[in-house]
Amino acid sequence: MTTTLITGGTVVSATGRMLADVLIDGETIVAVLAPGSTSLGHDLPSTVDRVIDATGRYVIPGGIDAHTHMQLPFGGTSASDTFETGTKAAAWGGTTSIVDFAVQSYGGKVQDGLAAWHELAAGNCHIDYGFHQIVGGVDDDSLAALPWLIDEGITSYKMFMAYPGVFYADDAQILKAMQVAADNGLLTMMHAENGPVIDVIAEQLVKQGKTSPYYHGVARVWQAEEEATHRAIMLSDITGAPLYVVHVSAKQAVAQLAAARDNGKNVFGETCPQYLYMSLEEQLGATSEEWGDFEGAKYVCSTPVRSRAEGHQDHMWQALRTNDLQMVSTDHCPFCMKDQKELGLGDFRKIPNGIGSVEHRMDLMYQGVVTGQITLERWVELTSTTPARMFGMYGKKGVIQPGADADIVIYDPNGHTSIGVDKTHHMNMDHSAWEGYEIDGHVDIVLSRGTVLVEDGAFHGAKGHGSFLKRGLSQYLI
Ligand code: DUC
Ligand code: ZN
Ligand code: ZN
Ligand code: ZN
Repeated sequence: MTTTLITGGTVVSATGRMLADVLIDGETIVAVLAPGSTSLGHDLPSTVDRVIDATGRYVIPGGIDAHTHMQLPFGGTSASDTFETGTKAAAWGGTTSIVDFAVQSYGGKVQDGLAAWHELAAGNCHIDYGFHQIVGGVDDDSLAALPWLIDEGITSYKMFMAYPGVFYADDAQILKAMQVAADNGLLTMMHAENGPVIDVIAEQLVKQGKTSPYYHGVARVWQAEEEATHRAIMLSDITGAPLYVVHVSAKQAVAQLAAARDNGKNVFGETCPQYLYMSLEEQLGATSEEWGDFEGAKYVCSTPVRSRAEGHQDHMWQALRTNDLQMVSTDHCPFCMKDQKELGLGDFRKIPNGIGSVEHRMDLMYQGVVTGQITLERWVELTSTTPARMFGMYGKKGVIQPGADADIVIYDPNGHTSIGVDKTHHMNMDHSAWEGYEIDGHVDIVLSRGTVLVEDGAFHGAKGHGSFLKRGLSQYLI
Protein backbone atom coordinates (compact mmCIF):
# COMPACT_ATOMS: atom_id res chain seq x y z
CA MET A 1 0.00 0.00 0.00
CA THR A 2 1.16 3.52 -0.75
CA THR A 3 2.05 5.67 2.20
CA THR A 4 1.73 9.42 1.87
CA LEU A 5 2.85 12.19 4.20
CA ILE A 6 1.31 15.63 3.87
CA THR A 7 3.78 17.98 5.50
CA GLY A 8 3.91 21.58 6.61
CA GLY A 9 0.24 22.49 6.25
CA THR A 10 -2.25 23.91 8.71
CA VAL A 11 -4.74 21.20 9.53
CA VAL A 12 -8.14 22.80 10.05
CA SER A 13 -11.02 21.09 11.80
CA ALA A 14 -14.45 22.27 12.98
CA THR A 15 -12.89 23.11 16.34
CA GLY A 16 -9.45 24.53 15.62
CA ARG A 17 -6.32 24.62 13.55
CA MET A 18 -2.75 23.42 14.03
CA LEU A 19 0.45 22.97 12.13
CA ALA A 20 0.67 19.20 11.63
CA ASP A 21 1.70 16.47 9.24
CA VAL A 22 -0.85 13.91 8.10
CA LEU A 23 0.21 10.33 7.48
CA ILE A 24 -1.86 8.20 5.12
CA ASP A 25 -1.53 4.48 4.67
CA GLY A 26 -3.41 3.29 1.60
CA GLU A 27 -6.90 4.77 1.82
CA THR A 28 -6.81 5.73 5.48
CA ILE A 29 -5.37 8.45 7.68
CA VAL A 30 -3.19 6.73 10.27
CA ALA A 31 -1.67 9.64 12.17
CA VAL A 32 -1.72 13.39 12.66
CA LEU A 33 1.82 14.23 13.74
CA ALA A 34 3.79 17.10 15.20
CA PRO A 35 5.36 18.97 12.27
CA GLY A 36 8.60 17.47 11.02
CA SER A 37 8.43 14.32 13.18
CA THR A 38 11.49 12.31 12.27
CA SER A 39 10.14 9.07 13.58
CA LEU A 40 6.63 8.24 12.53
CA GLY A 41 6.17 6.24 15.69
CA HIS A 42 5.39 2.82 16.88
CA ASP A 43 2.82 0.86 14.87
CA LEU A 44 3.10 3.29 11.97
CA PRO A 45 4.65 2.58 8.57
CA SER A 46 8.42 3.11 8.76
CA THR A 47 8.83 4.55 5.29
CA VAL A 48 6.92 7.06 3.25
CA ASP A 49 6.38 6.57 -0.51
CA ARG A 50 5.22 10.06 -1.30
CA VAL A 51 5.53 13.43 0.40
CA ILE A 52 3.11 16.25 -0.41
CA ASP A 53 4.34 19.67 0.68
CA ALA A 54 1.38 21.69 1.97
CA THR A 55 3.41 24.57 3.39
CA GLY A 56 1.39 27.77 3.58
CA ARG A 57 -1.84 25.98 2.81
CA TYR A 58 -4.82 24.58 4.67
CA VAL A 59 -5.31 20.85 4.99
CA ILE A 60 -9.02 20.17 5.43
CA PRO A 61 -11.36 17.19 5.34
CA GLY A 62 -12.82 16.80 1.86
CA GLY A 63 -16.08 18.59 1.22
CA ILE A 64 -19.34 16.69 1.61
CA ASP A 65 -22.20 17.98 -0.52
CA ALA A 66 -25.26 16.37 1.01
CA HIS A 67 -27.73 17.68 -1.55
CA THR A 68 -27.20 16.93 -5.24
CA HIS A 69 -29.46 15.83 -8.09
CA MET A 70 -27.45 14.12 -10.79
CA GLN A 71 -29.67 13.10 -13.71
CA LEU A 72 -32.85 14.17 -11.87
CA PRO A 73 -35.91 13.89 -14.13
CA PHE A 74 -37.68 17.28 -13.92
CA GLY A 75 -40.12 19.15 -16.12
CA GLY A 76 -39.84 16.80 -19.07
CA THR A 77 -36.05 16.70 -19.09
CA SER A 78 -33.24 15.49 -16.80
CA ALA A 79 -30.51 17.29 -14.90
CA SER A 80 -27.56 17.55 -17.27
CA ASP A 81 -24.80 16.17 -15.06
CA THR A 82 -24.42 12.42 -15.01
CA PHE A 83 -22.86 10.80 -11.97
CA GLU A 84 -19.64 10.74 -13.97
CA THR A 85 -19.53 14.40 -14.99
CA GLY A 86 -21.05 15.68 -11.75
CA THR A 87 -18.72 13.83 -9.41
CA LYS A 88 -15.71 14.84 -11.51
CA ALA A 89 -16.73 18.50 -11.26
CA ALA A 90 -17.27 18.03 -7.53
CA ALA A 91 -13.74 16.66 -7.13
CA TRP A 92 -12.27 19.60 -9.05
CA GLY A 93 -13.89 21.83 -6.48
CA GLY A 94 -12.72 19.97 -3.38
CA THR A 95 -15.84 17.94 -2.71
CA THR A 96 -15.01 14.29 -2.08
CA SER A 97 -18.44 12.90 -1.16
CA ILE A 98 -21.94 13.62 -2.32
CA VAL A 99 -25.31 12.45 -1.09
CA ASP A 100 -27.69 12.40 -4.04
CA PHE A 101 -31.44 11.82 -4.07
CA ALA A 102 -32.85 8.53 -5.35
CA VAL A 103 -36.35 9.15 -6.64
CA GLN A 104 -39.58 7.29 -6.04
CA SER A 105 -42.46 8.93 -7.91
CA TYR A 106 -46.23 8.55 -7.70
CA GLY A 107 -47.23 4.99 -8.46
CA GLY A 108 -43.67 3.67 -8.34
CA LYS A 109 -42.00 1.58 -5.65
CA VAL A 110 -39.34 2.93 -3.30
CA GLN A 111 -37.26 -0.20 -3.89
CA ASP A 112 -37.33 0.33 -7.67
CA GLY A 113 -36.43 4.00 -7.31
CA LEU A 114 -33.42 3.14 -5.21
CA ALA A 115 -32.34 0.33 -7.54
CA ALA A 116 -32.52 2.72 -10.50
CA TRP A 117 -30.26 5.20 -8.72
CA HIS A 118 -27.73 2.51 -7.86
CA GLU A 119 -27.66 1.60 -11.51
CA LEU A 120 -27.03 5.19 -12.60
CA ALA A 121 -24.21 5.72 -10.11
CA ALA A 122 -22.43 2.37 -9.81
CA GLY A 123 -19.08 2.33 -11.58
CA ASN A 124 -19.49 5.93 -12.75
CA CYS A 125 -18.50 8.06 -9.78
CA HIS A 126 -15.15 9.73 -9.21
CA ILE A 127 -15.84 10.27 -5.51
CA ASP A 128 -17.79 8.41 -2.85
CA TYR A 129 -21.54 8.78 -2.95
CA GLY A 130 -24.53 8.03 -0.80
CA PHE A 131 -28.25 8.44 -1.34
CA HIS A 132 -31.21 9.96 0.39
CA GLN A 133 -34.57 8.65 -0.77
CA ILE A 134 -37.16 10.99 -2.27
CA VAL A 135 -40.58 9.67 -1.37
CA GLY A 136 -42.73 11.23 -4.06
CA GLY A 137 -45.78 9.15 -3.43
CA VAL A 138 -46.58 8.45 0.21
CA ASP A 139 -48.81 5.36 0.33
CA ASP A 140 -48.94 2.12 2.28
CA ASP A 141 -46.19 0.56 0.17
CA SER A 142 -43.76 3.44 0.51
CA LEU A 143 -44.44 3.75 4.24
CA ALA A 144 -43.69 0.05 4.65
CA ALA A 145 -40.44 0.51 2.72
CA LEU A 146 -39.06 3.28 4.95
CA PRO A 147 -37.56 1.03 7.68
CA TRP A 148 -36.03 -1.19 4.99
CA LEU A 149 -34.08 1.82 3.70
CA ILE A 150 -31.99 1.89 6.87
CA ASP A 151 -30.50 -1.54 6.17
CA GLU A 152 -29.67 -0.28 2.70
CA GLY A 153 -27.62 2.56 4.19
CA ILE A 154 -30.23 5.18 3.28
CA THR A 155 -30.96 6.80 6.63
CA SER A 156 -32.70 9.96 5.43
CA TYR A 157 -35.59 10.59 3.09
CA LYS A 158 -37.17 13.68 1.60
CA MET A 159 -40.71 14.82 1.07
CA PHE A 160 -42.05 17.85 -0.79
CA MET A 161 -44.69 20.30 0.39
CA ALA A 162 -44.40 21.83 -3.11
CA TYR A 163 -44.90 20.58 -6.67
CA PRO A 164 -48.53 19.32 -6.57
CA GLY A 165 -48.97 16.56 -9.12
CA VAL A 166 -45.28 15.71 -9.13
CA PHE A 167 -43.67 15.02 -5.75
CA TYR A 168 -46.17 16.71 -3.41
CA ALA A 169 -47.16 15.21 -0.07
CA ASP A 170 -50.11 16.57 1.90
CA ASP A 171 -50.14 16.98 5.68
CA ALA A 172 -51.75 13.59 6.31
CA GLN A 173 -49.11 11.86 4.22
CA ILE A 174 -46.32 13.79 5.91
CA LEU A 175 -47.66 12.95 9.34
CA LYS A 176 -47.80 9.24 8.57
CA ALA A 177 -44.28 9.17 7.13
CA MET A 178 -42.90 11.10 10.08
CA GLN A 179 -44.50 8.62 12.48
CA VAL A 180 -42.62 5.79 10.77
CA ALA A 181 -39.42 7.87 10.71
CA ALA A 182 -39.69 8.65 14.41
CA ASP A 183 -40.05 4.96 15.22
CA ASN A 184 -37.08 3.92 13.10
CA GLY A 185 -34.48 6.68 13.36
CA LEU A 186 -34.78 7.99 9.81
CA LEU A 187 -34.10 11.67 9.34
CA THR A 188 -36.93 13.49 7.55
CA MET A 189 -35.80 16.07 5.00
CA MET A 190 -38.34 18.56 3.80
CA HIS A 191 -38.78 20.82 0.80
CA ALA A 192 -40.77 23.40 2.75
CA GLU A 193 -42.79 25.61 0.41
CA ASN A 194 -46.59 25.75 0.19
CA GLY A 195 -46.89 24.41 -3.36
CA PRO A 196 -50.68 24.77 -3.84
CA VAL A 197 -50.50 28.47 -2.93
CA ILE A 198 -47.48 29.09 -5.15
CA ASP A 199 -49.13 27.34 -8.09
CA VAL A 200 -52.22 29.57 -7.89
CA ILE A 201 -50.11 32.74 -7.79
CA ALA A 202 -47.98 31.46 -10.67
CA GLU A 203 -51.04 30.71 -12.78
CA GLN A 204 -52.46 34.18 -12.15
CA LEU A 205 -49.15 35.82 -13.11
CA VAL A 206 -48.99 33.90 -16.37
CA LYS A 207 -52.59 34.89 -17.17
CA GLN A 208 -51.52 38.53 -16.73
CA GLY A 209 -48.74 37.97 -19.27
CA LYS A 210 -46.02 37.94 -16.60
CA THR A 211 -44.17 34.98 -18.03
CA SER A 212 -40.45 35.82 -17.76
CA PRO A 213 -38.11 33.94 -15.39
CA TYR A 214 -38.20 36.77 -12.84
CA TYR A 215 -41.82 35.88 -12.03
CA HIS A 216 -40.73 32.45 -10.83
CA GLY A 217 -39.30 34.23 -7.79
CA VAL A 218 -42.26 36.59 -7.54
CA ALA A 219 -44.66 33.64 -7.39
CA ARG A 220 -42.67 31.75 -4.77
CA VAL A 221 -43.41 34.22 -1.98
CA TRP A 222 -41.46 34.03 1.27
CA GLN A 223 -44.74 33.56 3.14
CA ALA A 224 -45.14 30.20 1.39
CA GLU A 225 -41.72 29.16 2.69
CA GLU A 226 -42.30 30.47 6.20
CA GLU A 227 -45.71 28.85 6.44
CA ALA A 228 -44.54 25.46 5.19
CA THR A 229 -41.48 25.55 7.44
CA HIS A 230 -43.70 26.25 10.42
CA ARG A 231 -46.09 23.46 9.45
CA ALA A 232 -43.23 20.99 8.97
CA ILE A 233 -41.88 21.91 12.41
CA MET A 234 -45.30 21.34 13.99
CA LEU A 235 -45.71 17.97 12.25
CA SER A 236 -42.24 17.05 13.45
CA ASP A 237 -43.21 18.05 16.97
CA ILE A 238 -46.43 16.02 16.90
CA THR A 239 -44.63 12.91 15.72
CA GLY A 240 -41.27 13.31 17.44
CA ALA A 241 -39.48 12.92 14.10
CA PRO A 242 -36.36 15.08 13.77
CA LEU A 243 -36.58 17.43 10.81
CA TYR A 244 -34.02 18.76 8.34
CA VAL A 245 -35.29 21.57 6.13
CA VAL A 246 -33.46 21.76 2.80
CA HIS A 247 -32.52 24.87 0.81
CA VAL A 248 -33.73 27.53 3.26
CA SER A 249 -33.74 30.95 1.58
CA ALA A 250 -36.26 33.16 3.44
CA LYS A 251 -35.16 34.93 6.61
CA GLN A 252 -38.65 34.29 7.99
CA ALA A 253 -38.15 30.54 7.57
CA VAL A 254 -34.87 30.82 9.48
CA ALA A 255 -36.78 32.58 12.27
CA GLN A 256 -39.17 29.63 12.45
CA LEU A 257 -36.29 27.19 12.74
CA ALA A 258 -34.48 29.34 15.29
CA ALA A 259 -37.58 29.68 17.46
CA ALA A 260 -38.20 25.94 17.32
CA ARG A 261 -34.58 25.19 18.25
CA ASP A 262 -34.79 27.66 21.12
CA ASN A 263 -37.77 25.65 22.30
CA GLY A 264 -35.66 22.51 22.29
CA LYS A 265 -37.00 21.01 19.09
CA ASN A 266 -34.79 18.78 17.02
CA VAL A 267 -34.94 20.71 13.77
CA PHE A 268 -32.17 21.70 11.40
CA GLY A 269 -31.74 23.83 8.32
CA GLU A 270 -29.48 23.95 5.31
CA THR A 271 -28.90 26.82 2.94
CA CYS A 272 -27.12 26.91 -0.42
CA PRO A 273 -24.55 29.27 -1.97
CA GLN A 274 -27.15 30.80 -4.30
CA TYR A 275 -29.14 32.08 -1.32
CA LEU A 276 -26.01 33.68 0.13
CA TYR A 277 -24.90 35.40 -3.06
CA MET A 278 -27.71 35.73 -5.61
CA SER A 279 -30.86 37.84 -5.60
CA LEU A 280 -34.20 38.41 -7.28
CA GLU A 281 -33.02 41.88 -8.31
CA GLU A 282 -30.07 40.34 -10.12
CA GLN A 283 -32.43 37.90 -11.80
CA LEU A 284 -34.70 40.76 -12.90
CA GLY A 285 -31.75 42.63 -14.37
CA ALA A 286 -30.29 39.65 -16.22
CA THR A 287 -30.35 40.09 -19.99
CA SER A 288 -28.17 38.93 -22.83
CA GLU A 289 -28.10 39.32 -26.58
CA GLU A 290 -28.91 35.67 -27.04
CA TRP A 291 -31.64 35.27 -24.45
CA GLY A 292 -33.01 38.74 -23.69
CA ASP A 293 -34.72 38.77 -20.31
CA PHE A 294 -34.91 34.98 -20.49
CA GLU A 295 -31.29 35.16 -19.26
CA GLY A 296 -32.87 35.16 -15.79
CA ALA A 297 -33.70 31.46 -16.31
CA LYS A 298 -30.16 30.71 -15.14
CA TYR A 299 -31.25 31.68 -11.63
CA VAL A 300 -34.50 29.71 -11.57
CA CYS A 301 -34.37 27.30 -8.68
CA SER A 302 -36.68 26.41 -5.80
CA THR A 303 -36.75 27.77 -3.22
CA PRO A 304 -36.05 30.91 -5.33
CA VAL A 305 -33.27 33.45 -5.01
CA ARG A 306 -34.82 36.23 -2.95
CA SER A 307 -34.92 39.99 -2.75
CA ARG A 308 -31.72 41.63 -1.57
CA ALA A 309 -33.71 44.71 -0.52
CA GLU A 310 -35.47 42.44 2.00
CA GLY A 311 -32.12 41.33 3.39
CA HIS A 312 -32.41 37.57 3.04
CA GLN A 313 -28.80 37.03 1.91
CA ASP A 314 -27.21 38.82 4.88
CA HIS A 315 -29.56 36.97 7.16
CA MET A 316 -28.47 33.58 5.75
CA TRP A 317 -24.83 34.42 6.53
CA GLN A 318 -25.81 35.50 10.00
CA ALA A 319 -27.76 32.28 10.56
CA LEU A 320 -24.70 30.28 9.54
CA ARG A 321 -22.66 32.13 12.17
CA THR A 322 -25.23 31.72 14.93
CA ASN A 323 -25.99 28.07 14.10
CA ASP A 324 -29.62 28.82 13.32
CA LEU A 325 -28.63 27.07 10.08
CA GLN A 326 -26.22 24.17 10.35
CA MET A 327 -25.07 23.26 6.86
CA VAL A 328 -24.38 24.43 3.34
CA SER A 329 -25.15 22.09 0.44
CA THR A 330 -25.64 23.04 -3.19
CA ASP A 331 -28.94 21.50 -4.32
CA HIS A 332 -26.86 20.97 -7.47
CA CYS A 333 -29.47 20.50 -10.18
CA PRO A 334 -27.95 21.63 -13.48
CA PHE A 335 -29.83 22.29 -16.69
CA CYS A 336 -28.47 23.77 -19.91
CA MET A 337 -30.12 26.87 -21.37
CA LYS A 338 -30.35 25.23 -24.79
CA ASP A 339 -33.08 22.58 -24.98
CA GLN A 340 -33.60 22.56 -21.21
CA LYS A 341 -34.17 25.93 -19.51
CA GLU A 342 -35.58 27.18 -22.82
CA LEU A 343 -38.52 24.80 -22.37
CA GLY A 344 -39.87 27.68 -20.29
CA LEU A 345 -39.65 30.38 -22.95
CA GLY A 346 -42.99 32.15 -22.65
CA ASP A 347 -43.96 30.43 -19.38
CA PHE A 348 -41.62 30.50 -16.38
CA ARG A 349 -43.48 27.53 -14.86
CA LYS A 350 -41.94 25.27 -17.50
CA ILE A 351 -38.32 26.26 -16.77
CA PRO A 352 -36.63 23.26 -15.13
CA ASN A 353 -35.70 24.34 -11.61
CA GLY A 354 -32.09 24.23 -10.59
CA ILE A 355 -28.63 25.78 -10.49
CA GLY A 356 -25.35 23.90 -10.91
CA SER A 357 -22.90 24.60 -8.10
CA VAL A 358 -21.34 21.30 -7.00
CA GLU A 359 -17.95 22.44 -8.29
CA HIS A 360 -17.94 25.79 -6.51
CA ARG A 361 -19.35 25.27 -3.03
CA MET A 362 -16.01 24.99 -1.22
CA ASP A 363 -14.65 28.10 -2.96
CA LEU A 364 -17.82 30.14 -2.53
CA MET A 365 -17.93 29.33 1.16
CA TYR A 366 -14.21 30.05 1.54
CA GLN A 367 -14.93 33.49 0.13
CA GLY A 368 -17.15 33.91 3.19
CA VAL A 369 -14.03 33.35 5.30
CA VAL A 370 -12.16 35.98 3.30
CA THR A 371 -14.95 38.52 3.73
CA GLY A 372 -15.29 37.80 7.45
CA GLN A 373 -18.74 36.20 7.30
CA ILE A 374 -17.59 32.91 8.85
CA THR A 375 -14.43 31.60 10.47
CA LEU A 376 -12.07 29.11 8.89
CA GLU A 377 -13.25 26.46 11.34
CA ARG A 378 -16.91 27.18 10.62
CA TRP A 379 -16.14 26.77 6.89
CA VAL A 380 -14.98 23.23 7.57
CA GLU A 381 -17.87 22.55 9.90
CA LEU A 382 -20.56 23.76 7.46
CA THR A 383 -19.16 22.04 4.40
CA SER A 384 -17.79 18.76 5.78
CA THR A 385 -18.00 17.95 9.48
CA THR A 386 -21.68 18.66 10.12
CA PRO A 387 -22.80 16.97 6.89
CA ALA A 388 -20.89 13.87 8.03
CA ARG A 389 -22.52 13.97 11.46
CA MET A 390 -25.98 14.85 10.18
CA PHE A 391 -26.03 12.02 7.67
CA GLY A 392 -24.29 9.19 9.48
CA MET A 393 -20.79 9.28 8.00
CA TYR A 394 -18.75 10.93 10.74
CA GLY A 395 -15.43 9.32 11.70
CA LYS A 396 -14.98 7.90 8.23
CA LYS A 397 -15.76 11.27 6.63
CA GLY A 398 -15.78 14.88 7.79
CA VAL A 399 -12.64 14.85 9.93
CA ILE A 400 -8.87 14.45 9.72
CA GLN A 401 -8.02 11.88 12.38
CA PRO A 402 -6.58 8.36 12.56
CA GLY A 403 -9.02 5.87 11.10
CA ALA A 404 -10.78 8.33 8.83
CA ASP A 405 -10.82 7.94 5.06
CA ALA A 406 -8.01 9.99 3.53
CA ASP A 407 -10.40 12.43 1.84
CA ILE A 408 -8.33 15.58 2.03
CA VAL A 409 -8.23 18.95 0.32
CA ILE A 410 -5.15 21.14 0.31
CA TYR A 411 -6.49 24.64 -0.05
CA ASP A 412 -4.34 27.60 -1.02
CA PRO A 413 -5.41 30.86 0.64
CA ASN A 414 -3.00 32.75 -1.60
CA GLY A 415 -4.38 31.21 -4.77
CA HIS A 416 -7.17 32.61 -6.88
CA THR A 417 -10.14 31.12 -8.69
CA SER A 418 -12.04 32.85 -11.49
CA ILE A 419 -15.33 31.07 -12.06
CA GLY A 420 -16.58 30.86 -15.62
CA VAL A 421 -17.55 28.45 -18.34
CA ASP A 422 -14.28 29.07 -20.20
CA LYS A 423 -12.21 28.96 -17.03
CA THR A 424 -12.78 26.58 -14.14
CA HIS A 425 -15.94 24.94 -15.32
CA HIS A 426 -16.29 21.16 -15.41
CA MET A 427 -20.03 20.75 -14.87
CA ASN A 428 -22.00 19.57 -17.89
CA MET A 429 -23.73 22.87 -18.56
CA ASP A 430 -23.64 25.45 -21.35
CA HIS A 431 -23.54 28.33 -18.88
CA SER A 432 -22.81 29.07 -15.25
CA ALA A 433 -24.98 31.08 -12.92
CA TRP A 434 -21.65 31.80 -11.18
CA GLU A 435 -20.01 33.32 -14.26
CA GLY A 436 -17.63 36.09 -13.21
CA TYR A 437 -17.37 35.25 -9.52
CA GLU A 438 -13.83 35.70 -8.20
CA ILE A 439 -12.57 33.71 -5.23
CA ASP A 440 -9.52 34.64 -3.16
CA GLY A 441 -8.50 31.04 -2.66
CA HIS A 442 -7.86 27.92 -4.65
CA VAL A 443 -8.38 24.17 -4.39
CA ASP A 444 -4.88 22.87 -5.03
CA ILE A 445 -4.80 19.16 -4.29
CA VAL A 446 -7.67 16.77 -3.72
CA LEU A 447 -7.34 13.25 -2.36
CA SER A 448 -10.14 10.72 -2.16
CA ARG A 449 -9.34 7.70 0.03
CA GLY A 450 -5.64 8.34 -0.46
CA THR A 451 -5.80 8.67 -4.25
CA VAL A 452 -4.84 12.05 -5.69
CA LEU A 453 -7.69 13.20 -7.93
CA VAL A 454 -6.59 16.77 -8.58
CA GLU A 455 -3.06 18.19 -8.52
CA ASP A 456 -1.22 20.90 -10.45
CA GLY A 457 -4.38 21.85 -12.28
CA ALA A 458 -4.75 18.37 -13.75
CA PHE A 459 -7.25 15.62 -13.11
CA HIS A 460 -5.78 12.25 -12.14
CA GLY A 461 -8.92 10.41 -11.03
CA ALA A 462 -10.90 7.71 -12.77
CA LYS A 463 -14.59 6.98 -12.88
CA GLY A 464 -15.47 4.01 -10.74
CA HIS A 465 -13.07 5.08 -7.98
CA GLY A 466 -16.03 6.40 -5.99
CA SER A 467 -17.87 3.81 -3.97
CA PHE A 468 -21.29 3.69 -2.37
CA LEU A 469 -21.48 5.05 1.16
CA LYS A 470 -23.70 2.93 3.33
CA ARG A 471 -24.61 5.49 5.92
CA GLY A 472 -25.44 5.02 9.59
CA LEU A 473 -28.08 6.92 11.53
CA SER A 474 -27.76 10.67 12.01
CA GLN A 475 -25.81 11.74 15.09
CA TYR A 476 -28.45 14.41 15.67
CA LEU A 477 -31.33 12.08 16.47
CA ILE A 478 -31.70 12.56 20.21
N1 DUC B 1 -35.40 22.64 -6.40
C1 DUC B 1 -34.62 22.85 -7.46
O1 DUC B 1 -34.16 23.97 -7.65
N2 DUC B 1 -34.37 21.84 -8.29
C2 DUC B 1 -34.82 20.54 -8.11
C3 DUC B 1 -35.83 20.35 -7.08
C4 DUC B 1 -35.98 21.46 -6.15
O2 DUC B 1 -36.65 21.33 -5.15
ZN1 ZN C 1 -36.29 20.83 -2.91
ZN1 ZN D 1 -33.04 19.45 -4.12
ZN1 ZN E 1 -2.62 27.13 -6.20
